Amino acid sequence: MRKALVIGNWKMNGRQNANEALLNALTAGYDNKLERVDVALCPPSVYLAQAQSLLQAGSIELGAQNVCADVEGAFTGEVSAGMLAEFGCRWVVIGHSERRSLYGEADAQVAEKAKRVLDAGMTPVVCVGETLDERESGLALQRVQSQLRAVLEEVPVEHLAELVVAYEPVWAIGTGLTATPEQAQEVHRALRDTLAAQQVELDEKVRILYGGSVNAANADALFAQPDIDGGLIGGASLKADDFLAICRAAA
Ligand code: G2H
Repeated sequence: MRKALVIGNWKMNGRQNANEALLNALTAGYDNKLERVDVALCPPSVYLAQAQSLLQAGSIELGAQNVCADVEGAFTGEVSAGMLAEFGCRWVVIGHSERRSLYGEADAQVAEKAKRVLDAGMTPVVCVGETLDERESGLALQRVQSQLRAVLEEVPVEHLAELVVAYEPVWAIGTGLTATPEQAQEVHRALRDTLAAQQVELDEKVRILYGGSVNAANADALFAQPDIDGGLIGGASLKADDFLAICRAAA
């Protein structure tokens, strides 16, 4: 049985005062029912220390939105996996479509990042997703399966079961459009087939999250699908009530 997982991706949002209010509201609203779900937040890296200190007494975990593919050295502006681990991160989102489309991240780089994250003792959350063009051309499954395979082929076999996958259709990100539960389920099933082809029973072990305009109103139906194990939540993770409602829907 895979434990549900909900991760809030704040993207490039936040200020210290607003973060404090949001983190305090989330901590106050966290209840026993949520122990059935792993809940994590990924603030911008400059706010990790603030979030670490405000979340330290509670059960909400910390993650990061990105990581450098190199270990250390002359990489101006980058943040290493070792640094993220030092600030209490357990999860690291890699290969988000905004990183792929705006910053030119390719599959090979995403695979390198996955290895750095695992080496530092954290869990990579590998994002995959097709564009609207790819979906309309009937290439959605092929696209996400090849993005996933690029990581699976590089990660040491003993670490494969630790991976988390996030399916985020590019056309549904921040647009208000959401894949229907059936559309999402079809892709999640195909991703499990790719996992199973890589290693026996890997499909049963790896959690696959759905992301893309998830909100308090549509979370129940998405999480009711058999192959959806939780969500990667952007906009709705900036409002405590909405994010907690989504976490409860996963419980
Ligand atoms: C997809 C998602 C979180 P949103 O990017 O990663 O964002 O929920 O705002 O579509």
